[in-house]
Amino acid sequence: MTAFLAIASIVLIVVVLIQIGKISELARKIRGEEEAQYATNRVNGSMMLWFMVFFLAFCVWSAIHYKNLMLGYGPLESASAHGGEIDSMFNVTLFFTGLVFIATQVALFYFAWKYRGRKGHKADFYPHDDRLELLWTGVPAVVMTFLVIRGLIAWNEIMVDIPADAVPGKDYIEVEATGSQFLWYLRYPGPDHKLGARDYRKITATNPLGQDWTDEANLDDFQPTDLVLPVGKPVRVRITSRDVLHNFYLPHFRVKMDAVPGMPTFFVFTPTMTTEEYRRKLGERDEDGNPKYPEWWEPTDPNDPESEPRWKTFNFELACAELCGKGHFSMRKIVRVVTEEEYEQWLQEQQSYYFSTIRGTEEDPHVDKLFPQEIEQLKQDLNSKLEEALSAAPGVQSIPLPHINFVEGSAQLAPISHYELDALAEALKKYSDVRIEIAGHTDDTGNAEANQELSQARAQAVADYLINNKGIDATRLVVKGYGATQPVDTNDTEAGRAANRRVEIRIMGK
Ligand SMILES: [Cu+2]
Repeated sequence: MTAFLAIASIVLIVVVLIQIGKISELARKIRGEEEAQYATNRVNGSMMLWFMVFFLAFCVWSAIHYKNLMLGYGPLESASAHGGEIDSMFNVTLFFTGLVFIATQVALFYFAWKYRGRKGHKADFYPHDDRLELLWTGVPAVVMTFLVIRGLIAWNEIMVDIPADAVPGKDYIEVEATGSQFLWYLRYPGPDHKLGARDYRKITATNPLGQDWTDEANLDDFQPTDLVLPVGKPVRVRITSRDVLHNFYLPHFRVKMDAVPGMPTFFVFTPTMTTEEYRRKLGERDEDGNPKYPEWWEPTDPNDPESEPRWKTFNFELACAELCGKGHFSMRKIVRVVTEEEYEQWLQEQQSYYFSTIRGTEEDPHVDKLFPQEIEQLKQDLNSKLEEALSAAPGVQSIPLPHINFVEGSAQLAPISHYELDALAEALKKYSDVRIEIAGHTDDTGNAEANQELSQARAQAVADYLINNKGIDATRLVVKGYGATQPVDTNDTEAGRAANRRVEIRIMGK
């Protein structure tokens, strides 16, 4: 309703203005065309001058008013080693373009006033002047040359890559940023300091970067939500894109580089201030104890005067600086610069993408093997369950052996089984007086007799391995097949049936 009223009033105002125009036109006809035209020129000419004064004053006022919110002028100084040079180049460029800006604006409006049509004045014919041509070609050429040469020198200094003999993780860290409609995927190399191989043909819903899981270097790579960097250490960002052009932009570090599909780019920079230090700078007070930058003391949430001042909640950010589509704005990420110790701590907390998301799924090419940390985990689980069972009151104590698998429909042990069998043998050697029953189970597909036989044969295969390969005394082992008589899960789903096809051990006593 308000919008409608506003539009209606604007339309009415326009109609009134048009009517006034028509009336003054008629009046002019009555008074005499020429006189009226000169009067209009005078009014327009002086309005040009007034506009010039207000417009230039507004430019100066806004520059001063918003200084503390603009990069490089208030407290938003560069937080990277190379950023000062870029800021200084910006200032020099701004100085020259500012001079030209003011001169052309003044000339434009002043001339519009000075050369307005007046009675008895005629326009000069002034076709050409060599000296003038020379001046306005020569001066900009010299200034431009100076700006470009300085820019080239700065580019060559800033864009050098990490030296070939630098040690990743120690001398620098490497991070990868992949632009995508509409988010950044960040990837860190993990403890091996190597980013694994990628292939766009391997991209799936669960493998957004197309990481090649057969490349060992990929297995410890992790994909955090925030960009976390240690202060004072060079960072090499490998920048790429999955779809369209994006641009990796860290405004507070004066880092900006295109992300181009199929053409990796990079940027090396060194953060010089932690987020915490930068926040304290924004929240500085002057000698009298008043906030130095009042803008940064305003509440973070404008609707809640009680919320924290903005300097306390400030964060560096990563943005996309290439208009890449309708969700472009959402490509914002938080950048945290922390101390070396905090960074190490954070690294410890990160989970490898492979182990948290890919391991054990259809896309996992390593289903036939266990990794050292998994073997360690398996041993710990088995030992703690055994200890628990041994210290518990007498009775049937079952310990599942989830990593023992068989070739489908047969009693042949799958290659992956040996990890758990070896761990079991080790435990049996440790608790040398314990006797166990090896119990085989199946799901309910097939007939009961065949299932019983299969479960018996599978339990026997486990016993044979322990006796023949590991030297466990046969008298300590009892082998039993239960077929489908003791399901632990439903037989209606594949996951349930898989759980029912199991081998477990039961403590028989000491
Ligand atoms: Cu983008």
